[in-house]
Amino acid sequence: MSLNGKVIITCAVTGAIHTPSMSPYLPVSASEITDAAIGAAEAGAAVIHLHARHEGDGSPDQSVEAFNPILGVIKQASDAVLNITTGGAPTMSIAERIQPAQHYRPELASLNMGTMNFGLFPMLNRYESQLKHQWERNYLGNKDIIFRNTFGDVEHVMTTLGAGGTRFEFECYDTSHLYNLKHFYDRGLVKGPLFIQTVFGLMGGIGAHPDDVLHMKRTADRLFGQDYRWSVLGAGRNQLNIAAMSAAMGGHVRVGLEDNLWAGKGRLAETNAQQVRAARQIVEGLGLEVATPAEARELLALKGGDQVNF
Ligand code: KMH
Ligand code: ZN
Repeated sequence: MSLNGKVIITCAVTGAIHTPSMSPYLPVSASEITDAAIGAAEAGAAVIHLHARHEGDGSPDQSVEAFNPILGVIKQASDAVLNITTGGAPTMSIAERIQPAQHYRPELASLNMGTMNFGLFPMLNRYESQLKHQWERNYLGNKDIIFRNTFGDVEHVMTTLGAGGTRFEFECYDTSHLYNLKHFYDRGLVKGPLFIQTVFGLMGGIGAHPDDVLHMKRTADRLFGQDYRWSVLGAGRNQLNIAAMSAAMGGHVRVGLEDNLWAGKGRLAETNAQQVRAARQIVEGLGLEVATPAEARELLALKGGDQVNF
């Protein structure tokens, strides 16, 4: 089977950047998150990137228990690869962030490749008058967030989760993160094909200009040659144009309400599946095909959905 021209669509259905008052369509409860994930998979997402939230107020919840009602239900309904975040929320400790992936031993877990500023505060101006929960105000207003991912933290995640056969979605928000990854690759702590999620347009990381996208791709090409799968995530309104760039250049794409609440100018996305369908249209319009979960497993050299602890 040739996997040339197969594009993996990842859908990140809820995340920890957006808060519930920003959109009535942001999945928050376990059942909303599972429905969103199953819908995204039916629309063509081969990989579902998962966070959990507290049922009551929708704040990020990185407990093992919070993922319990989500993982099994999605797995029953879909063959999609389930990817558990180790980013959690940028305000959490690494010990807290690693818990669910350590417990459930998924095929994929996210791994953020460097410590950075994380600026959510520009969103406070836009949404301040409509925020329903005090936690949203505190979270969005915080100008002192350091998203900690030291070399020690990254090595800890790699060795702890790697021992259970989990592979990684390496989230790289700037060129230095690619160099950090190269360090671990050269030491043999991680093996190819690396799944590199280059992230564009988050405050604290690289911008979302086409030059930024090309620069990250060129740098990754130089560091990893053929031994990686390139995927992109454009934040907010940059989501689809950057997805189109990637697909046109042989890469993979990530969509979802985690990174973008919108379906167009002034139009909220009503489901995650809607964004997956938009990405799919781009892929197919370019004469490419959307990868099935089985094809994604082969492209990313994953251990298989029967090797997880859920
Ligand atoms: N929303 C992404 C830019 C993680 O889950 O590890 C950050 C993210 C982090 O996906
Ligand atoms: Zn995430």
